[in-house]
Amino acid sequence: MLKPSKSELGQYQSKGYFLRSKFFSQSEISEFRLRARGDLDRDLKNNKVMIKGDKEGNQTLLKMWNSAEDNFYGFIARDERLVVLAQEILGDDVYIYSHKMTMKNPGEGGACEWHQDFGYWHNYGLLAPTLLSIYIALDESNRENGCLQVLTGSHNLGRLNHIRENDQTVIDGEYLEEAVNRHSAEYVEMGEGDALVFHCNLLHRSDANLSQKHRWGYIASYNAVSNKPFKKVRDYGHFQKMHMVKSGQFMEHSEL
Ligand SMILES: O=C(O)CCC(=O)C(=O)O
Repeated sequence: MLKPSKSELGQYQSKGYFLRSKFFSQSEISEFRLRARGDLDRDLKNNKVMIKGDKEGNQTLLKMWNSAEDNFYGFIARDERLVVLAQEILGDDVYIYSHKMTMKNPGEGGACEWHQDFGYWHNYGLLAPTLLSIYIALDESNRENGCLQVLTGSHNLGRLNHIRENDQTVIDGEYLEEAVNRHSAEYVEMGEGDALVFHCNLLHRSDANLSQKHRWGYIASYNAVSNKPFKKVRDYGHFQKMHMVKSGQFMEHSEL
């Protein structure tokens, strides 16, 4: 099923997110994980991975791709299963705003404090919150290894003020306190290959990964073409015409 179901659309509208389990098959997610562990370990050694800290000094590794080319990772971002979901939900033609891997390694992956993605994307020349992200779990993700948490329905608050704190862009604490009073916080536990689709104004965070298990997630974010940025602030996010590829095309592509 490429299009979102009625129930998924309803959840997206009321809660700001929905979960689709087994979005990638077992063989796809096993291949994706195997490839990513090897490629990104090599990228880390070659200084092609960002290292982000949290207030306790735990580190998260972050790999970002600025475009989605004809290669393994580009084909994942352009896979019709992701693109059609984004198009149908946003009701517009879309392009890939960014795609990245957050790598929370055992006993070290840092916490990520409450924020809306549009909290900072807006500063990069975006007027409207017509973006969404699809988070695909490469590993089982649960409370123990610091899974994502969301404030249900908080996307309806619109964009809130964000500040820089400990190297992260986070929601202003006074507003967070009130948002937490009004919206319930949920842990989003996911199996490997599951996908979480969420609105760019949904408040979310994650704990540090203090467990002995990896918690890696791939996040592809899509913007409506009509909302392309009016200025260039970052190397990513600029409009590039996107050519969708068939489901699982990345499995046929072995080189980087
Ligand atoms: O993977 C995580 O723990 C959080 C990632 C996140 O919130 C983000 O990249 O905006």
